[in-house]
Amino acid sequence: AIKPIPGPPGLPIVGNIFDMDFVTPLKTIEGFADQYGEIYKIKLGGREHLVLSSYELVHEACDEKRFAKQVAAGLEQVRNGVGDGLFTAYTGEENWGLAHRVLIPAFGPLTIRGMFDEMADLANQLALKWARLPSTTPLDPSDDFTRLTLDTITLCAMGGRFNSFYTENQHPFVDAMVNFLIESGNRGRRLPAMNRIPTAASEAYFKDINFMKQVAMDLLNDRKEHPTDKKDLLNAMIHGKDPQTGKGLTDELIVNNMITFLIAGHETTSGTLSFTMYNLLKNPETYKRLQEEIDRVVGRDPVNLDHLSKLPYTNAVLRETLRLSSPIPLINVRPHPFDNHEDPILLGGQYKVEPDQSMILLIKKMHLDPKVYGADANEFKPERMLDEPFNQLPPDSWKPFGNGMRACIGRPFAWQEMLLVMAVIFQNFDFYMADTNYQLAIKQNLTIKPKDFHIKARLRHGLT
Ligand code: MNH
Repeated sequence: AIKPIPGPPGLPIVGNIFDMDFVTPLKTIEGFADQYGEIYKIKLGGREHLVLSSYELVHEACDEKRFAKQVAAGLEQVRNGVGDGLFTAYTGEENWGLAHRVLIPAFGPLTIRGMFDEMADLANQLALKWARLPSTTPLDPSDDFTRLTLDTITLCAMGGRFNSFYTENQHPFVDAMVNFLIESGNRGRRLPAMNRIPTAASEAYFKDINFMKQVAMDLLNDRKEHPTDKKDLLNAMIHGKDPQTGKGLTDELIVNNMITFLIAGHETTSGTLSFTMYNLLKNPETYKRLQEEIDRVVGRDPVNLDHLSKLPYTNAVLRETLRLSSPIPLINVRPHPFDNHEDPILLGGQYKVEPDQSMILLIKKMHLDPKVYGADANEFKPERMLDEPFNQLPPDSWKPFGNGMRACIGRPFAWQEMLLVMAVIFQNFDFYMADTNYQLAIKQNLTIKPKDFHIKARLRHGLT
């Protein structure tokens, strides 16, 4: 029997827009999941979305034969800036396959290992900055991790230096990008007609887009004028040919993907590092165990690639952080657009889904499903993420990097960078909460990170 899907009653036409927390829409989305359960419907941006948050339903929706990525709402708006770049390409869009095939080797473990020295250069700049601050100064780890990850992706992927540690304010690219993402989110929740009205916000929005394109074009032109044989993403895009079609990437597609990497390649990693810091400081036993591991494996030596493969507990801490605080808390799918579907399309055998139904997979909430993670699912317990329990988890129960062929292409890059940074900073510093009463609050753009979170860093010995 078909069961009705519950959901908050909305207003005609505008739907549930006035239910939303404007600053942190995720709060509302999660709150309704608490209230209405594993599946509910909500109307935003002129269309209805189903929000799924139990392991069983999310697992079902991860079946790529039946469902596929949907570029909707905020992400659809992000296309105003990065078009058919990998992250925002539509299912089946030709340029996705082209760029994906050309870039897969460039994101492979071998190429990423070749980026280690540049990654270490920037991790050491971060350590140097913290070493020079008085240890009583509260510092905002999200700010400095953002400097770090933005500089790292720019240097490793395209040979550019934003030099964010040498300037008081962040590079103007960061402002343009943050505002672009916030406004993309706002536009995604509005009715399409409202977005066509010229406003100060939309003028600034398109100005930000042009600025980001200019930054990417400058890097591209610089590389073309000064070719190198560096094995990085930019060279892969300039010289790479698709093994399937023999085609190369146009400049426009390269720029779309450059901005995509600058955006996708730093906010998530920086958010994960900030949440990791928070989780460790809230759970002193885990903090101690992590630092002991790093001391035992790395000691006072400069961190090298070999060390990174010997840090199982640090791995588990990062995995557990990504479970509790996925910086991309939800992803969007729909019934596969190129398939003949069973009729009606049913979820869990009982919920009817339309052939063009927008479905939000609330990954962050699914990560708390007690059927998978038990009664202590809300607690930070890295032990459950050591290789053995981790490899035994049911399929699709840990999804911070998204699903199937549209999953994160930058995962090996992010993982190497995060392990390295953890090793460098815990080798050199002891950390403290600046405000021991701090209560976790979330700041949301395209991704989430801790809000108003401050720490103190005390050098343990001379900088290594
Ligand atoms: Mn990443 C896709 C999470 C680091 C580049 N990334 C995704 C998706 C998630 C995700 C989730 C799927 C989104 C969706 O279905 O709509 N990414 C992360 C996390 C980290 C991360 C949690 C760090 C931690 N990502 C990175 C880094 C890069 C990167 C670093 C680049 C160097 N990610 C991408 C790209 C895609 C993506 C590109 C789109 C892939 C595709 O659709 O082909």
